Parts: sequence; structure tokens; C-alpha cells
Amino acid sequence: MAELETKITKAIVESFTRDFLDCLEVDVAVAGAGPSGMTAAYFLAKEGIKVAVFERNLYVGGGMWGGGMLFPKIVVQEKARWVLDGFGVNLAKWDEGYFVADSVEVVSKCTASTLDAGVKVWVGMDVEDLIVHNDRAQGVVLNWHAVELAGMHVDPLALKAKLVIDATGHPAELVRTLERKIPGFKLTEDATGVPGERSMWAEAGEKEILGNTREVYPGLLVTGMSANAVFASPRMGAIFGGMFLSGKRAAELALGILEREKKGD
Ligand code: 48F
Repeated sequence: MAELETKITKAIVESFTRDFLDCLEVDVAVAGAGPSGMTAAYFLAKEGIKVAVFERNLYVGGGMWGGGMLFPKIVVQEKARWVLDGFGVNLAKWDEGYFVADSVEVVSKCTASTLDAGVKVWVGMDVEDLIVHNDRAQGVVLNWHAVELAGMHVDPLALKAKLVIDATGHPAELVRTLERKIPGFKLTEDATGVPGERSMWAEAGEKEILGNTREVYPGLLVTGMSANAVFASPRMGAIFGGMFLSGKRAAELALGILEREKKGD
């Protein structure tokens, strides 16, 4: 009696538990499944790095679905084209140096490539804090987004990561959490806190984002709009090349750090 029902339940609970336990120790934990976080995860996994992405929504893609003002189109510039080509996205030439893609296709193919590269993506989970020991990020603190929304008092769970990437977009949530919790937290010598992104200037925002993609605290890197928010660079609106290139840059930086730590430097 009721055998199929319990079989389904067992399949879900056991496979979830197995996968979650497998993620208790990862090389890199990424908060946010928008373009920058997914791209960072993709390039890391391609190098054999164990990566898990945590996304609070029940769907991935961040700000890509809505293109610009709900017109579901993604604009990228020539220098970022190779990333989308790598995901197998069809790009239509728009003007000299600019291309347009369908946002549903970009999200779907970017996600498929990332999963195929071996990244584990968790949805419905908030990264609500970091594990910080001895002035270094050591992992992420997780709770169900539904719990956060309901305002229920439920303690989180946590998992260990050698590096964490804040790809939470415009709010730069992980960096702001550190700012709130670590007395004297400073991004740079001359900065007193997290200033937030500046008003729109597409060209400057796209130009500055790669330099802003950095390790901002031992063990914590920023990518995408989070990088521009923490270094007071402009937002750029619905052009996405910088997001993909910033994700790639974050992956390169993370690889370098992991490599140095492995050698014991
Ligand atoms: O916002 P989002 O797409 O960030 P991004 O990768 O790309 C920005 C562009 O979409 C666009 C733009 C283009 O020029 O400016 O806005 O920088 O993706 C961020 C994802 O992180 C999730 C959020 O739901 C979104 O899907 N997120 C935010 N905070 C958390 C989180 C958190 N604390 N835990 C888990 N997920």
C-alpha cells in the first residue's frame, strides 16, 4: 500500500541528501546564479575545480531573463562574444562590434553548459552569511529562501569552501554582510565601507568591471554587478558582456589563489 508515494519520497530525500553531503566541502562556493556567477562557476569547473552555486530563487539566470525593461534580448559587445559562442548561443550582429541574443536562449544554454561542466546548482537557498575564522572566509551559511521570506526563526546550515564568490548582483550581499559584522572592515585603504554602484554609464561600467573583479577579503571574491557596487562604479543597464567577462576573470583569480594555496605560498 502507498508504495509509489513512499518510493518517490525516498528518491527525493535520499538523492538530495547525497548531493548535499557531497557539497559539504567544495573548492568554490558561488552566491548567485546570474550571468557572472554562472560564468565563474563554468570556467572553474572546466578546470576540474569542485564548485557549487547557491541561488535564492527557484530559477537560475538572475537579471538575464528580462533583458532590458522586459524586452527579452541580451546585448553583448565583440570582446565578450567568445564566451557566448562557447555556450553555443546564437548571436545576431547588430552594429559594428555589437550583438543581440535571445535572453531565454542565453539563460538556457549558459545553464546547460555550466551543469555539463560539472557545477552543482542549488536553488531556493539564501547565502545569508559566511563562515569566518581567523579573518578569512571559510564557507557559506545557508537557509531556505522561503524561511527568510516567512520570517521564521530557523537556524541555518553551513558548508566549507576554500573560496567564496559574491555574485549576488547589485546589492553585493555578502560583502555588505561582512561590512556589517566585521568591525573596521575595509575594501581599500581609502574606503570606509561599501559605497554601492553609481548611476548608469554603460561604457564606464563595462570598462571598470574587470578591474573591480577582485578578492576583497581573504577568501572572498566579487564578480558582476557586485564588483561594481563595492567599488562605486556605474551600472550599465542591459549590456551583459562585462558580466560574462567578469565571471571569467573571477574564475582566473580563484584558480590562481587555489594554486598558490596548494603550493603552500
Ligand atoms: O542580478 P544578477 O543577474 O547579477 P550579475 O551576475 O548580473 C547583473 C545583470 O543581470 C544585470 C546588469 C547587466 O549589465 O546589470 O543586472 O551581477 O544575479 C544575481 C543573482 O544572485 C541571487 C539573485 O537572486 C540573482 O539571481 N542572489 C542575490 N543575493 C543572494 C542570491 C543570496 N544572498 N543568496 C543566494 N542568491
